[in-house]
Formats: sequence, structure tokens, C-alpha cells
Amino acid sequence: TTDVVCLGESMVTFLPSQPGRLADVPSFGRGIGGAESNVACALAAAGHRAAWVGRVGADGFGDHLVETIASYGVDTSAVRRDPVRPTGIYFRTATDRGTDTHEVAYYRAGSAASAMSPANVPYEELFAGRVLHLSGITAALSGDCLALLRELTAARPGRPLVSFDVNHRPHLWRGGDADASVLLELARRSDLVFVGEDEAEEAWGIVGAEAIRAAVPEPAVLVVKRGSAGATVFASGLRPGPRSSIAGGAECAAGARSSSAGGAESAPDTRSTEGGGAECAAGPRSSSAGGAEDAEAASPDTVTHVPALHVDVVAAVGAGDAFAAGFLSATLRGLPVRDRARHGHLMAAAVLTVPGDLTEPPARDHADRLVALDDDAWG
Ligand code: KDG
Repeated sequence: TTDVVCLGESMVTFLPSQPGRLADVPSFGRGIGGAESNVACALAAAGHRAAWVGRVGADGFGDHLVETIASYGVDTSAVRRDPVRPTGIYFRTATDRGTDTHEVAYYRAGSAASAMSPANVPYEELFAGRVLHLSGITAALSGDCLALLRELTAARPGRPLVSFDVNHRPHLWRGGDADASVLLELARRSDLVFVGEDEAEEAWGIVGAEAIRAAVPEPAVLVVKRGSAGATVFASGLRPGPRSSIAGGAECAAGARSSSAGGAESAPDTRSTEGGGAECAAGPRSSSAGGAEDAEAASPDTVTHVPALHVDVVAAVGAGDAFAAGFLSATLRGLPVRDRARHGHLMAAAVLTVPGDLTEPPARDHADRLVALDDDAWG
């Protein structure tokens, strides 16, 4: 079986030959982008069975995307081709080594991917993995795409664990019917959620990790990314929520077995600075329990702060996807919460130090050795 199925728009990406304003860049080199296919490529490169489901044009850029993503070892067999609409593309600028934010120019309105809808996606393939990974970018592409995300995050028996990266892209929400508040709704319907502290403030006006958790209480695991400060992971067993089924993976994150290396700072209410002990991996959800039972079974969070690696940033784009891939990879392997986040940080560090969205992640045994280093190395 497939480990992770990722759905979303991928685009041919044009990276500038030199830093500076878009208006001044003389030429661009071709790469590929797309948050969800980035996750699939990184997972496949890390030895997992990953699939990417998307929609591209019947054009050369569509061929390039499918061929390149497949070359990472990702299953692209369920990608659909739109006979009329084109493959989306986008251009980026570069700054002088991490000094400023870059510009992005999208050419994706009316793209093949924006025509994805509940009526034209391959459900059997989408639900075939242990995890279905989605992101908020898709919700911004069109009304049909938003309807699709609502459909895919709806409660249903046998639903795979739904992983959702909020991925707020302010440009994409301009002029549409919906606004970024729908990302909150989608996050609340998911089992594992990734969100940047900065994007939660920008998209929802919610400030700080604790406040984000209060606004998104349902997912068994909520990862708040705090840039170079690291990540805060809220993890619980079963939680009350709008779903009629329970994430099998949810119990994995329960904190009762927290190893509490940093126990001095642990408050009595289950908090831990170094939570661990999760032993089971993501898997299909059992479908039986209703909301009332969920509420009864809810267990409190462990809160785990995991510092990031400090690297010289070349380009931040793609780092969030790499983090999600590292975290998912370690979740699939049943590793403790702290190590899930450390694997996320390691993969993110690799991408932060290259100009493009993707790079070869460290080999698994090498990554495991780095993750196992003591807190001084990670502090
Ligand atoms: O996370 C990286 C993505 O932002 C990039 O690849 C392009 O998917 C993209 C988007 O929609 O911004």
C-alpha cells in the first residue's frame, strides 16, 4: 500500500539567474514547484511509498512535471490531464542571501489544477494511502477546489489520516469569493495540522502557539512552526471534534509515555518539553466512535518544543514542505514526537540551503544519527 497520497497543484517554476527585482531579471532556470508534490518527492526520496494526485495541462510543462516528479520515485499514475486548460507556472526572484522576502509571480489562474473538483478526482487512489496530505493552497485555487478539500476532509468510514498544511498564500486569496478563514475550518477537520505562527497571525489574526491550539483543538497533532525558534507540537489522544471517526494515528501521539528529558520544566498538567514515546504509526482510522465518545475519550495535550537547526538560508521556499515530509516520515515510522519534529527540521535545513524547492534529504541512517544527538547539539 501507499504510505502517503498528496493532492495539489504543481507548477513549472522559473528561478532567476541573479538576485534583484523581477523587472530586472534577465533569464530564469526551470525547476518544479508545488507544495504537495514537494512533500511527495521528499517522502519518496526518504524511502516511503508516495503518490501525487493532481491535474496538469496536455502540454509540455505538464509532461515535464509528471516526468520529474516520477523521477523522484513518486507514483504519478493518478494524475489527470486537462485537454483545454494549461499547466500553471510561476516565476520567483532571489534576494541576497536571506536578506529580504522574494517576489512571486504566479501564472496559474484558470490552470488545469484549478479545475479539480469533487466530480473529477480519482477517489479510490486518493483514499488508498495510510495518510492523505493536503494543503490550504488548493482551497485558494477555485470554488471547485475548495469544495474538493471540504469533501476530502469530511468524516467518512475508513478515511486515511488527513494531514493538512495550512500554507496560507495571501496572493491567492485576493479577489476570490472565499477568504483565508476557511483554512481554519479545514484545519479543524484534519488529523495532523502544520501551521506557521506567522501565517496563523496573517490568515486568522491569531497570535501565539497556545492561542492557535485553542482555535484548532480537534486534530490529534498540531504542529506550530516558529521559524528559527523551532516548532511546538501539541499532541493528544482522542479529541472531541466534528468527525464521526477517530484517527488511528492519534493515539500514537498521546503523551502518557513522555520521556520528559526536560522534565524540570514540565508542568503537572501533562506538559513536557521533550515529549516522546509514541509507538504507533499512522494508519487507517477506525470508523466507529461518534462525537460523544470522542469527547469522553479526549486526553489532554502534551506540548513539545523542538528547537530548529540554524542554517544560512539561501531560499526559504519549500522548507515548510520539507518539514512536513520529515515529520510525516517519522510519524509513519512510529517515532516519538520530538524525533518527528527533528526529522522535519533536518529535511527543512537541507532545503533552506539550496535555491530551489527540493533537494536530496539526508540518508535515513544518517538522519537518525543526527536526530539522536543530545539536546546541546539541537539547542
Ligand atoms: O511551498 C512551496 C510552494 O509555495 C511552491 O512550490 C509553490 O506551491 C506553490 C504555491 O502555490 O505557492
